[in-house]
Parts: sequence; C-alpha cells; structure tokens
Amino acid sequence: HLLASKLFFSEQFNEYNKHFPTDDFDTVTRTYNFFQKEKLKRGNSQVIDYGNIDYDVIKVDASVPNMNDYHHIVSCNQEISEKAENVLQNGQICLTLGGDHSIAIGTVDAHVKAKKDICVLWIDAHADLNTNKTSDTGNIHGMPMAILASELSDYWPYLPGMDWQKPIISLRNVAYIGLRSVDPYERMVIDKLGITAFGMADVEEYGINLVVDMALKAIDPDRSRSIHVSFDIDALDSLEAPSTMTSVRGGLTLREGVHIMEKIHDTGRLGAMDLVEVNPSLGTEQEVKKTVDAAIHVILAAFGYKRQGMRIKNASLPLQT
Ligand code: 4U7
Ligand code: MN
Ligand code: MN
Ligand code: MN
Repeated sequence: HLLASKLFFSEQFNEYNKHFPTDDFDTVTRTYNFFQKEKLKRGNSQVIDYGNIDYDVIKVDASVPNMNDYHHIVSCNQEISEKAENVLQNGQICLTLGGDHSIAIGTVDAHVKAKKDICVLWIDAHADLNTNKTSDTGNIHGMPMAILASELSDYWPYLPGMDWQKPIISLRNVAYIGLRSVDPYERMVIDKLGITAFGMADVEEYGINLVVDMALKAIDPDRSRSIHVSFDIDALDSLEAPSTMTSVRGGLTLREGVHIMEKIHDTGRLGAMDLVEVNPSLGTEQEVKKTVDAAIHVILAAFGYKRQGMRIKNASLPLQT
C-alpha cells in the first residue's frame, strides 16, 4: 500500500498572513516535518514534500468588490491547482496544509481536473458558501465552496485572473460535517439546493459514526468516487484547536475528528485532503502546540494510522541473541 502525499504550507498570501513573523510558520512546518518523516513512514507511507507554494501576484487592474486580498488568493490558487493536479496525476494522495481555507479552490479544482468524478466532504464549523454579495466580512476563506459550485455560477461577477478555474463541482456531491456557524444566505442555499449538511445537533443525535456513513452514502452512493476531504481545523471545538481565526465553541472532539478520518481511510478512496486554518500566530505557545498536534492526529488517521496500534506485516517478536 503505497501512499505519497504533498505537503505544503501556503504561507503569507493574504492580508492577515502577511503580518505573521515567518518564525511561526517555521514552527509549524518543523512539526509537520517531524510527523511526516517519523510517523507516516511507520504507516508504510511514502511521503514526498513538495515544499511551499511560491507565486507572483498577477497583474490584473480590475478588482472585485468585497473580496479581500483578491489578487493574492487568485495567484496562489492558480499555482496550487497546477501543482496539486500534477501530484494527483502521478497517482499520489495530495495533502495540502494551510493556511487560509481559500486554498481549497485550487485543490478541489485540481482534483476534479485529475479524477473527474469526485465528491467533497467539507468538515468545518462554517459552510464557506458566501458570495461577495452575501459575505459580511469580504474574507475569501468564507467563499471557496460558493466559488467551486456549479449551481452558484450565475451569482458571481466575472472574476479576473480566474479563467483557469471553472465552477465545476455540483453541490449534490458535497457534504458538510460539523456546521455550527452558518450565515443566513448560506442557510438559504443549503436548504434550497438540499445540500447534505450535518451540523453539531446531528452529531449529537446520530453519533459521528452514523453521520459519516450517511454523508458518504449521499455523495458517493456507488462507492466509486475519489474523495476530497477539506478539513478546517475550526470544525474541532475551541478547546481542542484554539489557534485558529474563526473558532466556534461546541464543536467536534478530536476523537470525532480522528474517527471521521479513520473511516475515510478505510474506504481506500481518499484522493486529496486539505488541513487548513491552523494559525500559529494566535494563542499561547501551548495552544499552538495543541492545535498543531490535533491537526497531526487528524492527518495521521487519514493516512492509515490506527489508534489500536499498527500491525506489522510478517513479523515475529524479536528474540534475545
Ligand atoms: B472558514 C464567515 F461571517 N461566515 O463569511 C465569513 F461568519 O474557512 C466566516 O470556515 C467564514 O474558517 C469562516 O466571513 C471561514 C463569518
Ligand atoms: Mn471554518
Ligand atoms: Mn473553512
Ligand atoms: Mn477560519
């Protein structure tokens, strides 16, 4: 069972990221590096680090109303899409670390281009379904699902510099888990289009195991699609993952997050995963460590690490010699 993953930390590409000291990113990168080398290998995974995303900011004169850091995000995502598609075309599972959730525009775009038939599991406190017209903040990390959705293409203005991206995923192939902070227009879209959406009340009612089963049944009924998991760390409770910008209390436990990803791994069809919104400039050092550690546990589960202990193939207990 050979896995390769792409790891990059999309750094400093939007307004608030710009103010972060690079050191903070180094801490996270080092931690992730530790996990990938030491731990993923124990799970028999081959790990390739494709490095960070580098990009030149595009030169389009036009800007789009109520879309913050538009030029950065467009340029960065074009680069992400190309790189991620390459990884996927090589038959590897593409893991993308962020950073702002807008990077999912590029990774989902790449996944659709590489595999055609995909489904998306969006694990998040938020629906990220705003357009520039409905967003209260203008923050593009609250918009990626709306940019990607074919059903919402008429609700966007022309997006300069985004011609490489077509709205390509039908919201019928998208399911949410973890929702607990949904804006009024987002609620309207979810209801009108009948999007599969499991909020925290559903996790309470059914339990996480059944919720994952129901979500997958809705978006991948024939068990044939390549699965894209976009995991926003703020899906986890604030106590589990404090170092993130838009933390909401009453979220998933780390155990529930890990359980979701163990089940996704067991499908054998994880195609790509984003782990986003980890923000090491927020909180105390201890809170940053806790958040990164939670992210690592979630990723490890996705790549086959088992809490009950890993099975060693064809091994016997070493004798004393
Ligand atoms: B995240 C918000 F208004 N909905 O659009 C918005 F509440 O990627 C939050 O899920 C978006 O963390 C959160 O700005 C984006 C807000
Ligand atoms: Mn979120
Ligand atoms: Mn998000
Ligand atoms: Mn956020």
